[in-house]
Amino acid sequence: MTERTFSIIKPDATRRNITGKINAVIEEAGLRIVAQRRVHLTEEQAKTFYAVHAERPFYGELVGQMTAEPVVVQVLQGDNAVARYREVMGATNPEQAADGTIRKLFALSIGENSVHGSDSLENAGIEIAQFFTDADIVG
Ligand code: RTP
Ligand code: MG
Repeated sequence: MTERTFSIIKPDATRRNITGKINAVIEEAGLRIVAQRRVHLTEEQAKTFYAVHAERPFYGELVGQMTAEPVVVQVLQGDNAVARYREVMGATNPEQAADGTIRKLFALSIGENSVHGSDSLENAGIEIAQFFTDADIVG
């Protein structure tokens, strides 16, 4: 089934000027970038986005990293896009990520792991709506 998922190219990647390399992996995997925008997240936006992790020990560090540099927010479309993108991203910890995945190729650490992708279709809808209106998404 054709789905849409939400992606963030994180500050560790924008800082290294490798957003194009990451987009190439996304496109080679058959996902289409149907909306894309560069944004410097405020602390409030990052805290809201990762509110589910508010009680975790790494929350403060995560919010700090996500607001350190601009990010690229994206909507990706394709067959089973939510699960497909999680596959293409690889494991959260790059040491455990499979060969050819974005995190294996580019992540620096478990925290600075280059990309975010929605973990369910429901969350994809919620996350997309935080950054894009329907008019922004051209499928
Ligand atoms: P994401 O939400 O960013 O797509 O990543 P994920 O589902 O693979 O991982 P999740 O468990 O949701 O964690 C969110 C982000 O928090 C950072 N993290 N740091 N230092 C740590 O132990 C740790 N654990 C997680 C990562 O940036 C992770 O992507
Ligand atoms: Mg997650």
